[in-house]
Amino acid sequence: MNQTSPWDLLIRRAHLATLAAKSGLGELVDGAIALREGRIAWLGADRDLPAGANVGAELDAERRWVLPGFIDCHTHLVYGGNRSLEHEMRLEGASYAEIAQAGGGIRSTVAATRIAGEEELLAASAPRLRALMSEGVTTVEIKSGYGLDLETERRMLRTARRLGAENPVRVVTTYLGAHAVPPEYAGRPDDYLDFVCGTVLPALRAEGLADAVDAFCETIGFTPQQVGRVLAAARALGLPVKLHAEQLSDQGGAALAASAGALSADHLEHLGEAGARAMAAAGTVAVLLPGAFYCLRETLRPPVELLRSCGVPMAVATDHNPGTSPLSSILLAMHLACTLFGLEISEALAATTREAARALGLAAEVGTLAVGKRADLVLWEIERPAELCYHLGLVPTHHRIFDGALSDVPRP
Ligand code: DI6
Ligand code: FE
Repeated sequence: MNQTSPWDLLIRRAHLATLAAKSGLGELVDGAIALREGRIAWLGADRDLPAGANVGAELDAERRWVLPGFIDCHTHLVYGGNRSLEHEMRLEGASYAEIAQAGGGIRSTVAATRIAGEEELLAASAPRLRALMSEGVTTVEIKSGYGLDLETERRMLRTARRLGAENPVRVVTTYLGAHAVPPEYAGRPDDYLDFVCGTVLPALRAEGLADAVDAFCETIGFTPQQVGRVLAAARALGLPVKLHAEQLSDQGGAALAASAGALSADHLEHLGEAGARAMAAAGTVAVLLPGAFYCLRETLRPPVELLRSCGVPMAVATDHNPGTSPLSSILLAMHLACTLFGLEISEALAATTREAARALGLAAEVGTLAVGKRADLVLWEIERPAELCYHLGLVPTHHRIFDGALSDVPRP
């Protein structure tokens, strides 16, 4: 056989769910998978292993299931403080919009984040990240948007980069300057966006701190016209874009995102047919966030049947944030996507692997088990892949492999 250098690790007697087929799980029972230099070098049926393969280490999976590492493609993981007080208010009947108008909501986290130093932000965020990693997450997107001034946005993104550098996980950063109007620009949203587009974006771009740009298109956020400016400024700097769209009302955000060539439009409870068609045509991924839907006790579900019939790819993420989704469990996000939104098991598993990779522009690198992809994978102590969308609170992880290397399953 033509094997130039040895495989670093060969995993044998494994059941693979490659997620590489267009539909279904791509199941390969009694398979094997070989890793070399952080990438998948070979996979197939165990009995088809090339004779005389040159192997460094071998791992007997004992018929456990191997899936791609999960990808949490929408989080606001780095912030100061928490908002348990608002949780209490909501339990007493206040709405998200009412809390925001009363000076709570995003702005209260902005105040807490502005006074937190980098080490403090790092220490507060690391347990949240470890909770995700302990459930097999190997890639996580982290947004800024709780600083709104240049220094704090920069500090949030630097913290996100450090989380990625100091832990066996891939971190993708997103600048979310157009998340809320900061107090120093109260009543002057367009002036604030001049600052976002003219000062902050170019600075963060030059410093290499933002991999993408996001905005909040909503009655309590920014208008489509305002968001359009931000997306255009980002595109002009060569940065990919995405959008919080149609969460609480139909603003036409999804169509706007699609027309800007966005990687994803996220939330989408109020998405209409025109938006779905525009997303399908542009290849914009629908990122569904059942944690926020659940915590806000929303009743209008995202139009999953419409997304399916239009052929819009669906991803699922935690939307981890202190206000509307204090959720640090990708397994629970999948469970909720099935029980609340009606996703099928195979859709939910693709939504946190293949389609989540696409939502981050990383489809060529991660998200499926395929030769050439990064060797981010997890061995699970389960009988069937559906178990990953079934348990509530039990985490049946067995081994976690990041970038080709076995890493301990972290404890939060
Ligand atoms: N949508 C969300 O789900 C988060 N941000 C946004 O634009 C919520 C942010 C928060 O309430 O702190
Ligand atoms: Fe969000």
